[in-house]
Amino acid sequence: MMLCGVELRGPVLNGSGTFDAIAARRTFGDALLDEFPFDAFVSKTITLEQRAGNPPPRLWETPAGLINSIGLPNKGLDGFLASDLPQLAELPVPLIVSVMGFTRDELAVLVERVGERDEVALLELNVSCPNVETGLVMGADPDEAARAVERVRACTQKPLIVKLTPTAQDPAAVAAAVEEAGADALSLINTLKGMAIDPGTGAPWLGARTGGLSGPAIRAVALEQVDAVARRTRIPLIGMGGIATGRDAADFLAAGASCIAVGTESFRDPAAGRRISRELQLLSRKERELSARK
Ligand code: RRO
Repeated sequence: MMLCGVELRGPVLNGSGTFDAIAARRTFGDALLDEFPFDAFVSKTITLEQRAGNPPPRLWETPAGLINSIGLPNKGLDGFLASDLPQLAELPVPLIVSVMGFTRDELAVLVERVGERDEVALLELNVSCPNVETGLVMGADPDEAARAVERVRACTQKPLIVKLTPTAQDPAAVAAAVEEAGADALSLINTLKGMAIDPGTGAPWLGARTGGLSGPAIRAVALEQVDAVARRTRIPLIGMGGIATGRDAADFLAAGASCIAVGTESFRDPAAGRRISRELQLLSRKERELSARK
């Protein structure tokens, strides 16, 4: 299949920041490359300057979900290009690099410098991080989001995916605005805002007080947003939010996604992407057989 002119062996991606391919390579060795769980790999979001991230604790498990407040720790653009990119370039699938800027100028620098690297097939603009205030500002408003995309559109020839926030008042309006501004694809959804109380103290559990909720708990919300965005736009959608089985993946494709991404499920089982691909293939074979018999 194709995504924005890039050949993919299948439709299963990872959600940005949910699978550390460099750590997995250290743990599993070259077996990771032989049995890579995804058909394209999306990096953790990077910023221009390096960041330490939010204070711990950073994770809380809920019934059918996970709340994270990681806070974008990363080596910054120079550190990423020097030490992460060469390792990610060894993965056997196309590479998508996720970037976030605190201003449009910052975003422009990131897009230009990442986009000029041959190892990078596509870029994802994360205008939806729930754990840093300005992450949500750009993505929550159709005009702000469109201005950001217009600005960076001129900075690279590579396809631009925009990661939408589910907490916009009208995510489909943001989607339509960024499509108009030159986005080549959309990915959705990022996490929903959530919080947890430390049962021992009654104080907020997470070091940053609040975080982003992911996992099966948000699947129905994600499916509705994919459906709403699909009906307002024509560019390819990468659907995600609690996908844990081939059946879940098929539901997102039925709602209008071209690709799907696995996130929280990979924390439980790092090979989940491969299993979901297999289950999806079996399901579509069964559906073809059924329709041939009709
Ligand atoms: O790093 C994070 O805390 C984070 C990011 Br950038 C994001 O986009 N979504 C999320 O749930 N966490």
